[in-house]
Amino acid sequence: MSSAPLPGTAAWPPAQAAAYRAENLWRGETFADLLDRGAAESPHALAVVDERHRWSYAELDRRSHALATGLLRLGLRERDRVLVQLPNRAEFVEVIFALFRIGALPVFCLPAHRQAELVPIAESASATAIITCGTHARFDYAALARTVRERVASVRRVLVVDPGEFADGTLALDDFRDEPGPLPRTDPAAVAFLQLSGGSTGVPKLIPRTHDDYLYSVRRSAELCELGSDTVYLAALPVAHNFPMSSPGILGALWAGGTVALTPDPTPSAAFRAIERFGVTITGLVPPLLRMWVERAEAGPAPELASLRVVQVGGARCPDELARRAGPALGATLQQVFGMAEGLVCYTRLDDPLEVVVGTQGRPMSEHDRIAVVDDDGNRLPPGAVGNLITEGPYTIRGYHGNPEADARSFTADGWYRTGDVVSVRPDGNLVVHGRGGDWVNRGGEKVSAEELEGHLLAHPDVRDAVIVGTPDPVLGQRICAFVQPADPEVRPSLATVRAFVRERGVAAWKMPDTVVVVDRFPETGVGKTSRRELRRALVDGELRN
Ligand code: AMP
Ligand code: DBH
Repeated sequence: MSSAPLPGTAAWPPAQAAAYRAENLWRGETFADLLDRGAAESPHALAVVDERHRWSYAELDRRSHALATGLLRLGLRERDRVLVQLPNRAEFVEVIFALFRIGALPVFCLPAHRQAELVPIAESASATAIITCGTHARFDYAALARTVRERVASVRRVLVVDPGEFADGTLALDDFRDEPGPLPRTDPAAVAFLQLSGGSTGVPKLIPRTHDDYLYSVRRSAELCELGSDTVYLAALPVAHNFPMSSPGILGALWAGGTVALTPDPTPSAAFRAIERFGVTITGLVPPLLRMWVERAEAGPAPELASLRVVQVGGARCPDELARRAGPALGATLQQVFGMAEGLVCYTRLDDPLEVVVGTQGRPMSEHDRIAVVDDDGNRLPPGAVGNLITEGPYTIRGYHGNPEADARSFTADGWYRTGDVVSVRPDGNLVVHGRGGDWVNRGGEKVSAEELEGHLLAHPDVRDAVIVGTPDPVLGQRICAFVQPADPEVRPSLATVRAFVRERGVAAWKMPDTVVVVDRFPETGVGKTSRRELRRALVDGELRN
């Protein structure tokens, strides 16, 4: 067994790694150890629950051990990369721990991914297998996996968690639940899995995370979110995403000896029922989902939410207006989470004043995180200035998996990660996210912040949600397009109304939208963030007109 990184994976400088170990941030613990400890300390406590399963820690431990033994028999080996594409159900947890136990690396795909994403992911990971389900939400995932196997030479096996007969040599996971046997010991310094970047610029990049670094972030997140054995964390977002996985997510809940509950449907009807049924205490949402939950709860009493203590929002900027309504509507403490699968995660703290929770995206979780705000040439900016966020620390990667071009773009010469986010840091240390580098419209040289203008539109009573994007213009370079979701489908705000409203709020004339497009819903990314890229594309391709 070797602790060398995967080919193409840049690692922390040895002296830095040694320092993180010396400070006991990296503790030489693996994910398998985490589960073993849970099973030893509280075997009968409930570890995982969904519509169909209830597994204690002992049961999850045994099942993952049994499956690990079967996967070894099948020929999966340490360091093999395995695409895992599953909806939110208990087997996800069993499968990833089975893979961790044999040192194989799950590659965390989302249920929304299709061939166009999975083929390049499988290629760049040189994946040898895919673990998926049969038909879910009227989509045949096993067939998708077989297509990927046909296209990508390294992929030899397709395994399906559902029982039943599957075509073309697809294997049923049930046939690999062996009598638990001896397993290799994995190296805590080794890469444990490959996470995906959101891929705002196309095909997702592969993010190598080690047991040591990721477990540090999970532990610190669980402490900060005050998780304990009475925690019931609901995975409402797609569980493979970094946010519900680790901030503090399902791994935080398991680390604290609590329970992981999973729902494949995050919309209010299904999720509220799940909260009531499982006694959920904490969950994490993206802003569009939070808006749906808040609207539902404001429309009438929601006694199903009685057990809920903390609702997190992250993944994209939560408008202040929505943040303000969330706590009272849901009867829980709101926590903003600004994170990235590459590492750095910022949180508002549970006892922060409302003004911080509503108006900021929190501060780094660790005193060992280092952040800086720089201009486009990399020069440090004075305190409080708006600029590009760069960061390094004990759980922020130093390079992508096998992607030197992306590394050259995304990391500074001394190994800091360029987040691509435009932020300012307040005197109290909390960050305000102003958008991504690309979320500024450059209208004839005048730069307009999409996030700022969206805030003005959201104040209009007829506007439910708004997104500002820049679209190409032959004269100005870019023009300002406002996508608006109406509060009432019958009342569609016009360009004149919107402009008059924004002008009345005392906004400079050059920030006025040039176009308003009223749409009933916004396109979403795999995890449910509003997709600006898709909106821009639809506009340029002429698919959307007012
Ligand atoms: P991903 O590539 O999916 O890991 O997405 C990470 C990116 O999502 C960050 O770099 C931010 O651009 C964005 N993001 C995550 N959380 C927040 C938040 N609370 N506010 C604003 N942007 C966020
Ligand atoms: O968007 C993200 O990637 C994200 C958001 C909140 C994340 O990775 C996280 C918390 O850990």
